[in-house]
Amino acid sequence: MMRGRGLVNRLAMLAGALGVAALAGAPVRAEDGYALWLRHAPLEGEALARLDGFAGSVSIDLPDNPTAALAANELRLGVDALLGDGAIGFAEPSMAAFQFDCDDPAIATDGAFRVTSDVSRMRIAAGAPIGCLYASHAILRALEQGADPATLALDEAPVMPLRMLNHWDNPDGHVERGYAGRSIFDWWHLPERLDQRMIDYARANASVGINGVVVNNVNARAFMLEARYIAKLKRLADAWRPYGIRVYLSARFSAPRDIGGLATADPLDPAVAAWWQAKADEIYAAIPDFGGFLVKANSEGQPGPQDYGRSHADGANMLAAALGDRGTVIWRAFVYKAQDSTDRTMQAYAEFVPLDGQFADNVIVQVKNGPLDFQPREPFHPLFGAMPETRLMFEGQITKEYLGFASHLAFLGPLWKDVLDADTGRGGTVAQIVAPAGMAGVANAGSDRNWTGSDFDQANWYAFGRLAWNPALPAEAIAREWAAQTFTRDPQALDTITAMMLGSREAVVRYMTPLGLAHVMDTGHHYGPGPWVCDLARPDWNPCYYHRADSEGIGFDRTARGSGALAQYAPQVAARWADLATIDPRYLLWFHRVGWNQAMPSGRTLWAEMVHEYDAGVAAVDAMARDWQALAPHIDAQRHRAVAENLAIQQAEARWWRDASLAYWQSLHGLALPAGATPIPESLADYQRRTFPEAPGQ
Ligand code: GCV
Repeated sequence: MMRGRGLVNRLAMLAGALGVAALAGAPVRAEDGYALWLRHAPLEGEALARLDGFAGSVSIDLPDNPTAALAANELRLGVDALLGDGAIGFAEPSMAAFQFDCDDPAIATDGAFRVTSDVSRMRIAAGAPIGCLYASHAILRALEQGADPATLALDEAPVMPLRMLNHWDNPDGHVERGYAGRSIFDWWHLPERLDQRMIDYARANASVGINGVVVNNVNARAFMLEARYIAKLKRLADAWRPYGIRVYLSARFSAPRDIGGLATADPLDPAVAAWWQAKADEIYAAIPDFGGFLVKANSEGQPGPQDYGRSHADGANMLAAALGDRGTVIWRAFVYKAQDSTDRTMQAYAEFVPLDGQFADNVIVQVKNGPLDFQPREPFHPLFGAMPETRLMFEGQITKEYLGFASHLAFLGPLWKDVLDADTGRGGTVAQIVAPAGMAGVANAGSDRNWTGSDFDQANWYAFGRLAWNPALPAEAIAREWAAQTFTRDPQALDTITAMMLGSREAVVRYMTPLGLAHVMDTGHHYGPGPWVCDLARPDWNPCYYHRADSEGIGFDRTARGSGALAQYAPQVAARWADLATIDPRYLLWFHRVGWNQAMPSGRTLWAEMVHEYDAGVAAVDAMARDWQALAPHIDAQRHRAVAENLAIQQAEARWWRDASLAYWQSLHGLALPAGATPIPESLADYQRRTFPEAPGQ
């Protein structure tokens, strides 16, 4: 067949100028995971024949805008790879089979796009070049799943304006809660040296619609605001701009004192405001599209406006004034205090609700998905819906601090969907509440060759982007499309992988924190079980604070009889959870204290029900390991082995969680295991003796 050749050289020059020389659809080293979901493995059968027929005389316009050029390049290389050869080139517009119009006035400029096709032509229209880039990825995603190019029609727009990753990366390369090696940011060698990984990272983000990256830890170092770091950040911003990604910085609130020579960081002090104004001007002179600041203030030892008797709104608004209409202040609501003896899960609501309506227009308050801290399961955060005059953003954790690090398979799509779909009872679902602002995810990418420490954790990065683009997407569809692009298109194998993914988070909940338990991980690193920990100086850092177990029962009473946290939810939501007869058992011990012998709806006692849950979690991991073994013919050997090894770790650690937790609960109440239950192989003391000071991510 004849394929158009044409202007390949023009493309090569442009690609070289953009630093995209290594952006070929085929990975540099096949099947080591580096290519993520962008492998574009050759199609087969009917799908191949259809695309081959359509692209048989192909040519693509080469637009002259850098982002539009990337869009065309991405599509050309992707289609090429899907066809299994390298024949598609660029041609004059009149010959185009894929025709880009990246400046269609009928389409919004926020990344929206429309794709229409007939037997000889696919028209890709967008209101701005970034829409064309998103469209190219969407087309490839559809083709990868067997769509017919001659009838392909897409009409998409992002639901949320900000779709961001938050890196908890420190400038020395250590990643807080990172389980995939060192930081991907080579600050030491920037700005002179820009790692190719920075380009590949931007490309991966753009492929799922991510449009903002906070490059440094919220536990921030002030020196990252110095001129030398602004120069480094500028190099990144310039490299990422064509991919539609704006850079943001975590700002340390005390910076005027730390690096500015001032005696105070009081937000109401004019000298402090002037310092931030000058700093913002300096950043914008280098990076005209700088996104803004992310701030963790007065939380876990970080400085903030309360150090000067000022409120979160005072602090945020001062920074917002410095940015003006050039950028956004994203102010985190993750606050709780050692001195505050109220239920930790209530403190953010108590501090922030009174400030509703006081934040400047360019301030967004970023709220974790749940009121505690990224647990395997939490109810949605009561702040969602409770601040109608404030833009609220959703914060999820892609890196799995509390879900077994990188070695445990836990697909987080269902976790985020549980929260996004939850009806707050106050003006809509969580997804609707955050839609005017967006979603932030704590990134899980690191220097590991496969980016995320395990192949399956790539799915969480992918799912986060897809949900921020469209929170209505079902978790199952996301899992399936990711797996088809990442592993195999064999329908039965895809069924198996999708089922593994969809059940995986629930398995983790069951063997770690069944029935609404939370924060029973070991201290500091949060690796492995530590429900017995009860001697830390701050009560709310102790697992025993959260489970409240003793000889009689277990669970945190958050009803009106207990901490009263339920009252922070809309009455109809609170009523559902307050009643032991109607509460979803998955939240039982989050909201209620229950006797060990109390009967559950299943007919089992609570104790027997817990044993049943732990066992079900262990069994689910065993099933995943078996299913994965059977997939060997469909998966390349290197990644198959890597996943199998992780599953073996997870099998052992799920048992460890089950046995150590049961041993501890049993030490409190002295009840025997239900008949037939697997005995606990070691003593509680043996489990308690295990220490892991070297666990990663601390
Ligand atoms: C960046 C949890 C984590 C901390 C993290 C904090 C936060 O407490 O364990 O590592 O700090 O959340 O979200 O600020």
